[in-house]
Amino acid sequence: MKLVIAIVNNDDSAVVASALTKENFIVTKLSTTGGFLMVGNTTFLIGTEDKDVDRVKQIISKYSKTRTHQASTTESFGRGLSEGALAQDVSVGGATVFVLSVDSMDKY
Ligand code: 2BA
Repeated sequence: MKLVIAIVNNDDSAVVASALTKENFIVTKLSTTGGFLMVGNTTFLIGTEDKDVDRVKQIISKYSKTRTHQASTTESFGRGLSEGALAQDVSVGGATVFVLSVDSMDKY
């Protein structure tokens, strides 16, 4: 069994969740914040059989788009406040996906 952890842009999260659940994957959605831009994103936890991991990745990649985030001059970056810095474009996403092996899963 695997645990897929997928960090997805908030703007894509509803359609990603809907596409996964439509194919009977069980999904937990967490509200998270990126450490660099300090803006909200969505992290999905999906426990699934090894054979289904590729399908999960296909669905996530299909519905997760790359975006350009224009950071404002006063935005707080993970590396510290960028006050006074010039606005800059940062490319974000589509999705960042980790796949972890699961020793066991129990439901009580
Ligand atoms: P953030 O940390 O807010 O990063 C947003 C975007 O800023 C990143 O897009 C990347 O293009 C850029 N970026 C991040 N850290 C940087 C740095 N130290 N120097 C220069 N540019 C940097 P993505 O790579 O698509 O990442 C989107 C979000 O996915 C991240 O939001 C973070 O929440 C998560 N993420 C990405 N890679 C990760 C990793 N290796 N571990 C944990 N979370 C990750």
